[in-house]
Amino acid sequence: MPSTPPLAYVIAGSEATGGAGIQADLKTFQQLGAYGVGTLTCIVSFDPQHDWSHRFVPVEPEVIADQFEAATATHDLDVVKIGMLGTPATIDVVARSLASRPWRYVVLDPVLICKGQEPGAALDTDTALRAQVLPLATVVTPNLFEAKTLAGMDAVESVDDLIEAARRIHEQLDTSTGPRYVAAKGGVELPGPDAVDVLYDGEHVTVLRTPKVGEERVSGAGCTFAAAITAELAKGADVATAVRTAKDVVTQGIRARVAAHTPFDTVWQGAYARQRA
Ligand code: PXL
Repeated sequence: MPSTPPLAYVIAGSEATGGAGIQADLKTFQQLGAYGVGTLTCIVSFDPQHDWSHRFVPVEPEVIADQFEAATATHDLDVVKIGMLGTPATIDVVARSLASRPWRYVVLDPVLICKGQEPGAALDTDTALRAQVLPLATVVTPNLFEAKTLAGMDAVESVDDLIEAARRIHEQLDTSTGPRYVAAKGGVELPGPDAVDVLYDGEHVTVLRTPKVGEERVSGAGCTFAAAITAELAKGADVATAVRTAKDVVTQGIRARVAAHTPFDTVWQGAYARQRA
């Protein structure tokens, strides 16, 4: 008998070490019991000879459109996560593809730069993302830097600042067709003993806190967070519940992080189910 598992779709980049990007997304989906479908936007290969800098290759826009057509013709997809897009041309084709059909949820991880990239390189991508993808999103998951950038703030240094950033980003979302949510992540860079996330639904602010696990950034945490929200929404959770579960998945994944030859560790998505089993 064929089965009908919850379907979770992701449009994102490959990060060749397996720590972040679509590799982290699909592992997260699987771990949470959702059937993953993926469309590749770019290929990032860290360069071990040059301080693990990012070698970035975009996928041709036509090939992104082909993948989208194959995925959506095969499955009735209604929950999608958007990860790294990388160029204005990619943003354009993804925005047009997304707008061509209805979605129950569009979870946007507004990846402006990945760890180690120069902030300046992201400016045109930032503008295109803001203009074309942000209005299509139902849930947006900026980290501290992305929250500051998208909110147009000079600094985000406290929980109150993070809440203000979430409000300003929410104002840029299209609330005409239903509620929209900003889940802003403080991470290790927000001062204080806790890893603080702020969920704002246009009315209420919810502050989620867990004690920080060390002071180092762990690769794949942001991808895993948004992917876990996506999987939980695909399974039928509401946004607030999905965000709480996602924080739990990431916290456990960071505690059980994978040591690697890179200067940073990576999230172990397997920790979540292992602990619950
Ligand atoms: O962690 C952000 C991220 C997302 N997607 C891809 C990446 C990175 C960071 O390296 O390479 C493909």
